[in-house]
This record gives sequence, C-alpha cells and structure tokens, in this order.
Amino acid sequence: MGSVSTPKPRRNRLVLIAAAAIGLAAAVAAVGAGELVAVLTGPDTAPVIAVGSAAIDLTPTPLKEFAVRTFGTDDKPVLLGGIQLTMAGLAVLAGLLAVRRRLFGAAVFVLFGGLGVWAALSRPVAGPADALPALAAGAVGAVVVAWLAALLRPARFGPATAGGRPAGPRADQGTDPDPDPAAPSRRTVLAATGGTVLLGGLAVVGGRTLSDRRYDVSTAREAVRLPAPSRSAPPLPPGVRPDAPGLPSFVTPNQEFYRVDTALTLPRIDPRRWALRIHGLVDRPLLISYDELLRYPLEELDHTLSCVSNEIGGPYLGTTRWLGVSLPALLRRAGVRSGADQLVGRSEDGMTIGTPLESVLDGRRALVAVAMNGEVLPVAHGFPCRTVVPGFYGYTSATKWLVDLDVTSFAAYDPYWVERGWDRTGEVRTASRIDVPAPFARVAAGDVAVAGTAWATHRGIAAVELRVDGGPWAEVRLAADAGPDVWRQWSHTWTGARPGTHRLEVRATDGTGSVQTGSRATPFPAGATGWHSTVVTVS
Ligand SMILES: Nc1nc2c(c(=O)[nH]1)N[C@H]1C(S)=C(S)[C@@H](COP(=O)(O)O)O[C@H]1N2
Ligand SMILES: [Mo]
Repeated sequence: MGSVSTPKPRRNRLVLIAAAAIGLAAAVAAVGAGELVAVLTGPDTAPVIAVGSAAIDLTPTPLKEFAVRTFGTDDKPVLLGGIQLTMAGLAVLAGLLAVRRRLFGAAVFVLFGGLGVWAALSRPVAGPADALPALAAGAVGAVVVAWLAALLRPARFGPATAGGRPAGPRADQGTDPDPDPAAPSRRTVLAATGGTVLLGGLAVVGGRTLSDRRYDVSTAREAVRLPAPSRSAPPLPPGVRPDAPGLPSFVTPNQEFYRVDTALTLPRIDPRRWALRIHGLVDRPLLISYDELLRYPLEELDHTLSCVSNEIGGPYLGTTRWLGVSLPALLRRAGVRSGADQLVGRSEDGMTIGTPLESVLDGRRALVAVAMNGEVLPVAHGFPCRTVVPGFYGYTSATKWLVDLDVTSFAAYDPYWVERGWDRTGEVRTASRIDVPAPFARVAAGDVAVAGTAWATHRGIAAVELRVDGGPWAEVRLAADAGPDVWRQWSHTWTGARPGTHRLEVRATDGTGSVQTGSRATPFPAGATGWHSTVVTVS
C-alpha cells in the first residue's frame, strides 16, 4: 500500500498538517460550545474568560506589576491573546496525538475542559452551573477531535494523489490498491474539518452576540434619571488650570478616565435587580435598592482617584465630580458597633476592597457614588454603584460594581490585594509630575514654560518645587486650589535655559507640610515614591 501514492516524506508532512488542522478545528468547536452554553450561565463563565480570570488571580504580584508596567491598560488583551495561543498549541498537540491514538487526543480536551471547570468554580462568586460551559467545551472538543481523527486515519493512506495533487473523484474511482474502499477520502476529511471550523466559528460569534444582547444594560443605564443633588459641589475656582498646552484638563472627561480592574468581562448589572447590602458589625443591617438609593440625599464631591500601580509620573489618575450618597451617613444609619475597624466593599464579580473605617468616619466626604461628571456611572467605572473615599488609592477605597459593604475588622478579614501582599491601608502618597515639556521634548533656549500636576489626596498640596540639573529648588506658581481632595496644577517659567540636555525634577509638599520623599520605591507594596524627572533638549 502506498506505493503509488504521495512520496512518503511529503505524505507525512501532509498528515502532520492535517492532524494539526483537526486539532485546531476541534478547539474552535469546543470554544463555540462553551460560548453557547455561557449565554445561559453568564459571559464570565465562558472557558477562555474563566481561565483568564483565574490566571489573573493566581499571577504572582511581581509578574502582575510587570504586566501593568509593560502593557498598561492593554494587559487584558495580552493575557487573552496568550491564553488563546496556548490553547492553539494544545489543540495542535491534541490533533497530533489523536491521529495516533484517538483517546490521547480526546484526553487533551478532557484535561483542558477540566482546567476550565476548575477555573470557573474557583471564581469567588461561582455557582455549580458556572462549570457547564467548560464541561460542554471539553466534551465537544474530545468528541470532535476523535471523530475527525477517525476520518483522517483511513484517509491519510487511502486513495491519494499522484505527485501530491489533492485527491479528486478520479483518484477515488481509480485503481489504487486501496485497502478499504469505504474509507473517507481526503476531501471528506477536508470538508468535515472545514465544516467544524465554520460551525464552531458561528457558535462563537452567535454565542457572543446572544450574550451581549441578553446581558445588555445600556438601555437600563440610559433610562436612569439622576435626581438633583441636595448638596452641590461649589463651582471650581477660576484658574485651577494654568494655560499650558499639553497639561491635562483639570476635570478628566469620563471617556479619558483611566481604568484599572481585574474584570476580563465587565460586570453588567441591571439596576432593577441590584441591591446594596450593609451588614457585619452594625446594629441595623440595610438592604437598599437602586431606586431607594437615588431617593437618599445625593451629594457632589470633586475628587482625584489614583491607582497604587502608578510608577513615578504615571498616568493612572483622574479628577471627577462624583455624585452619590454619603457613605458615612449610610454607616451611621446602620449603626457601627465597637470592634469594627475595616470597611470591606465587595463587588458583583467578587472583588473585595478594604478601607480603614476610622478614616471613612473621620469627617471626610466619602460616597457611594452613582454618577461621575453628571453622567450615570459608565459600566467600566462601576455602574450602578461604587465607593469613593478621598485619601486612599483605588485598591483600598473605590469598589466598582459594589453590592455589599461589610463592617468588619482588619484582624477578621484580608481583602483581595492585601492577600497578595499589598499594604492594607493604601493611603495616597504625595506625588508630583512634570507634564510640560513632554519627556525628551526639544525646546528653544531662553524662557521655557514648565507645567504639571501634583496630588496628595485629602491632604492637599501646599507647595511644589522644581530644580534643573540638580541645582537649587525653586518654588513654582500653584494654580488655584480646588480643595484637598483634588489634584493641584502648577506652572513655572524656567528662565535662561541654555542649549544642551537638561534634567528637570519636581517635588511637592502636602497640606500637612511634609515634603515628598526623593527616595525611590516601587509601586508594590504601598505606592511608588521618588521625584519625577524629565529630560529636555534645549537648542
Ligand atoms: N470591582 C472592582 N473594583 C475595583 C477594582 C477591581 O479590580 N474590581 N480595582 C480598583 C483599583 S486598583 C482602582 S485604581 C480603581 C480604578 O477605578 P477606575 O477603573 O474607575 O479608574 O478601581 C478599584 N475598584
Ligand atoms: Mo489601582
């Protein structure tokens, strides 16, 4: 047999390619099956998403820091791409194994399905049904790869082509010494593989479309009518932003507001099915529906939210006029008991974020927020509801997609990031940034406009100083003060800049009089420290 078919090395290569293709086709079918079942169980239970979410939770902190540093807000597409590549590699392996022993090929999919089941069930808010998409994916992948391999095995040595041309009807009907005339032709294998990819692809696209439709909350979100605030923020004083092209706007537009979270699929919460539970060490646990929440007195608060993962001079912060219900007022209504020193917010997707309770109740303005900059919270920023507590990084204060507030203690509970070694307090460090000139900018000699931003949320900024090439510090012009809970912009004229390369450095003094430290620390575990510097070429 085979004496008149394709020459052996070439035939072997064809078999390898065919084996890889059936593995990949089975994987497409598996993912499609998973997506279809996930229409019922929720987008976050689709196998790739579940595995990705588990990977995020398991990623060691240094690697996570590296990912944020390297990919910034693109870390999620990079992760999903990596998972998809790994899956493709495993699928090829499954195909290669399957043409030798169908059981081995199927086993790869069973194992991968098992991994998906484990990942789905490892989610903090998982129910048993969440395992179904991965089960379906594993089963479909196993059956399909075994089926395609069974088709391929007789076909690969069967009626083949002379000189490597594809098998055609003539070859099929030819007089090759075919051991099994009923064996499927290569064309059958090709059609089965192609059909599998097509159906699987349709299932992926169809599943996602159905899921997007089923879990869509944009209509519900657009239907929200925000009541007028009963306590408005004072208008921003004139002159909060120096007139310096390249300096960020004082209030950050919602579309430009940074986004940092662990959610691979955004939680989509229908406000009609949402309620906020306040419980734990309280006298009167509360359960508040969205409509009820909007009937509480609403307050506006201007506040700069920042992320602990910012490197020196980093971009992950923004200033917003938040609208929401006073968090301290809600806690007083619930009646905080003695022994409580931590307030843990829990999100719909199981994130937990802990804030020092004493700070929440020390008189500062803190909100259970429903809107930012006059717009109902965007889904990416926590719709329908999130917390905001001035003075703390997002990871210890700003729970998005909030569903639960647990009045507890630091001794009793470590929230998500604290479990991963981050500082449990997360108080915002004093920081300052040179925004203008941009790094490595070329400017003309003489007077050079310098401008930037400084923040020490809730302590405020009392002074900012700049120095050139390690020379004496010079105080810069602070723009108007909009309060301690927001950043402060500044400007400066660097006079007599001479041609050459120069380093500008900045440092701020917070409202308590303490000067920003120059000693360098990484974001982990309590926020980066050190002075931001920028190198400018004067010509
Ligand atoms: N549910 C949830 N809330 C979350 C997070 C998260 O991963 N999940 N990340 C926190 C972090 S680290 C920050 S810095 C802020 C960022 O909020 P933003 O994305 O609206 O800018 O959200 C906080 N709240
Ligand atoms: Mo963050």
